[in-house]
Amino acid sequence: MLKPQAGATREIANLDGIWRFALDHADDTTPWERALRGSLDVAVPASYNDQFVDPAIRNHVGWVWYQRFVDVPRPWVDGRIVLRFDAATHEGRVYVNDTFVGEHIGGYTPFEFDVTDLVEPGARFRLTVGVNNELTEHTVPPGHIFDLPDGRRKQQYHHDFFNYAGLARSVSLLHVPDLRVADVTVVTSIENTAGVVDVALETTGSADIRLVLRDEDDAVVAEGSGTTARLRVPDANLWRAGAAYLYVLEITVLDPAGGEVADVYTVNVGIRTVEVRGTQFLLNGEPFYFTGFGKHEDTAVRGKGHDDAYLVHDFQLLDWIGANSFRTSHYPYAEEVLDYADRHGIIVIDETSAVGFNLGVAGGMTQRNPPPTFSPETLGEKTQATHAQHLRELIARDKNHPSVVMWCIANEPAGQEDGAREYFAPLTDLARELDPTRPLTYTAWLMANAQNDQIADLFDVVGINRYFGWYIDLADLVSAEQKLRADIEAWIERFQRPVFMMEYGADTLAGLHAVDAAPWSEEYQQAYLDMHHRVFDDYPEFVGEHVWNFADFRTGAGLHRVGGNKKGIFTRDRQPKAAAHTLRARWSGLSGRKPTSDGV
Ligand code: BDP
Repeated sequence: MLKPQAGATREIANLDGIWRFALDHADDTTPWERALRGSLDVAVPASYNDQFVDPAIRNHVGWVWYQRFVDVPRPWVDGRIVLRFDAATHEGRVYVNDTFVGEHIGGYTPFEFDVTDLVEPGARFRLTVGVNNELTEHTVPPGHIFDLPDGRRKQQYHHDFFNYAGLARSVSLLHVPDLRVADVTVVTSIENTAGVVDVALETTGSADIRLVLRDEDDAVVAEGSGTTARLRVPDANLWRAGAAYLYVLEITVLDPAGGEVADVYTVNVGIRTVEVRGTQFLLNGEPFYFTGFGKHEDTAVRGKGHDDAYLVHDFQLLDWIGANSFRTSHYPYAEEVLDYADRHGIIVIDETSAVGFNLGVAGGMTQRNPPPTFSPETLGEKTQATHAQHLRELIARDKNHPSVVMWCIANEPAGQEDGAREYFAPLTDLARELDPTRPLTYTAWLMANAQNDQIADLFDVVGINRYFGWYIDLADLVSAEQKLRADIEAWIERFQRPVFMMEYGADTLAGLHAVDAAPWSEEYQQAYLDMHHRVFDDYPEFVGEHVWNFADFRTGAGLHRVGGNKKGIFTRDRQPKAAAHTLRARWSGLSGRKPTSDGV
């Protein structure tokens, strides 16, 4: 789905700001038909939970309602008027005045509705949006809702980050021409010193197409025409990690009857290639070593709300610490994040919202015989269909971002359980069909190892999440190191693919120091990382290290969580713990090269 764009033929009316807000009430079954009851207001974009002080709102399970009036600009008489939601977490229902317009399932991808026939230029309409945060056996991520005897409903989910919900990304009203670009796919390759840009377009009707590719100095470097075209850029500037170079593809849609311009849409193009060959990950044909983090969209008060200032600041910190990449754990991030990564040469592993696919670990200590994760009653065909739809929407949204080099299909599924292969094989097939250019990965949890794993060969890169020295062998880094080495060696031996540490980390309370480097102290986090790095550097098949996590983040209540997950290298307000300096010393100046045990 194309990102909204304002320009000669397209306009955007941004609908962010303060909206009316109400929880769903059993005695008001049609809240969209009138002004919402009560006196609550809410900010958009932001998760609603932490904006309020009332725990009944913060922990509400079910629908909430957002409402505002929208003035349709008077000049918008021709063309189409489209309501666009960058996301509604996890399900959205949209009403224009009294009319139901449509719904969308999945909390982290955009959706839009053509409302031309429902609204009037120069007039205002009442826009009401229902947003549901329920996670069930059939949603992705999954969860379970308990109906308690006293009438309350309790949401359980199988991941630790807090189930923030609401309209956490922008809402807008778009004005687009009737005849326009509906979709574009750009694939790049390199031939000697030339860049090759393959363009495939869809338009809303038959049209003549003019394509112009410009460099960063605005000079035209290639031109073409038609809905499929190959543009060649002699002596191309490649898009590289840490040195982004973006060309701009301008697509002009011409009315075939009169030849006048109907639509203009531009796409940033980074010329680069990605390939897994043997045990190497190649970027532009050269081995690339990933340094960075698993992140979260998570800040105080805003929750998962997109915030441009945090975006800029987080990328500043990535640069400061020498990180060249991050994973959008555990869901697709706001599109602004990917645009920024494109511009600043930060590599992205783009993940679906499939997290918590592991009912064994979810059962925790209280559940002796956890149910099988993959079965018709638990995560079955219905979940798989939802997962496939999320994957389609993710790839449709992000396929043109040069920063995105790999799709991560799921985080820590029960890959060792029966049924995992039947569940994942159709999804990896689908991802390869939708995007034959990018490698695939997933992350294996601690109990899925090279001996019992049933799915790793479906993927190109073996992603592992390991907590030796934390959940296993706490405070015993010697035993932890032995287990880590054995684990990595077994993956390499069995799969002969690149191995990537997608998560390793230790909870650390900023300001807690211990001369004996006891767990939770800043010293322990440093020693834990040093041990891991010593190990990583011994294996040439090892292609990346992503520390868990970039910053401390909010979680649901949990015995292992003191005020949230504290594995951040930065605190939640982005101040460095001591380990930030450890990483900075290791990563600075690497520029994608792998450190080795005898020095870089
Ligand atoms: C891993 C999960 C991640 C958690 C982390 C932890 O992938 O989402 O936050 O463990 O326990 O299992 O800190």
